Amino acid sequence: MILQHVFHTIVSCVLLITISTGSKPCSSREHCYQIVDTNITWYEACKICKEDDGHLIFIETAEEQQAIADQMQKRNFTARAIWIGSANVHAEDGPRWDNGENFTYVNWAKGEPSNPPGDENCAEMRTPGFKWNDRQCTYKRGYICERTDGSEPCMTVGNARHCYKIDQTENTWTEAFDICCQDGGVLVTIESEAEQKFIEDLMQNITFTVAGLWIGANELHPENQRKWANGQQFTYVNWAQGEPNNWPIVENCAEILTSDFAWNDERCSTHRGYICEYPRL
Ligand SMILES: [Ca+2]
Ligand SMILES: [Ca+2]
Ligand SMILES: [Ca+2]
Ligand SMILES: [Ca+2]
Repeated sequence: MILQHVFHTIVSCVLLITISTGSKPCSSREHCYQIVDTNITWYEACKICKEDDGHLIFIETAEEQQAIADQMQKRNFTARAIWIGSANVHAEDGPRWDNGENFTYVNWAKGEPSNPPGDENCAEMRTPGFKWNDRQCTYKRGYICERTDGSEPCMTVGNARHCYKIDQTENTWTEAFDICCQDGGVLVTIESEAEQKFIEDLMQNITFTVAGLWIGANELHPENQRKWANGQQFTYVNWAQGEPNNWPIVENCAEILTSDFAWNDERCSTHRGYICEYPRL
């Protein structure tokens, strides 16, 4: 139970400009955040974010601060604070983010940054309240990774990286298939429980306006010929109860439902969002 809490990970993708109006999903050119409730040092958190092609979050505007506060408010955090992206709170020329930029926005708690023993060089955001504080970098905290500049959320399977983009723009299955191909990817193939779980984590923090997202399988019937559109056999399935039912009329294309992440066969001409998957080296 405790472990579940400690390692509870929130992956969320938000476009900052539209966060206030609601529901745009993450695409590859937006800001994506991973909020992790754990207890590690600033240095460890910094390393983990860099390994994931990101960095500890730079909170550069009131909108970004608010977006994070909103995401965190939805969760019961056990970590008392989370690391944000500065180990240079007391640089001579003022606090700097780790990309060298000076702070353009701050949200310090009252009396902070205090630096009482002279070694509170790292920046944290406290939970609750979401105010910032300077703290010794070896304290143990949760953390928030941020990715920008065209990087997508990725998972590693063996030696391969698989990156994903969720788009709620409504298209037929064939249109979605073409969009992913033209973008250098494929309509997602979900080949394992781990991959399903990773995608669920991505979907969990999106407010959906569509009932389902197309995944990369069509020609679902008859059953004995069923496979992914790229020719691979199914190695894992997560059909909803009673699905694929091919009813009330021919339902030859597969979607992942936004309600509970189970799969359903649906008419290919229906308009749905979609998930593209990109192989990365
Ligand atoms: Ca930022
Ligand atoms: Ca302090
Ligand atoms: Ca896959
Ligand atoms: Ca169905």
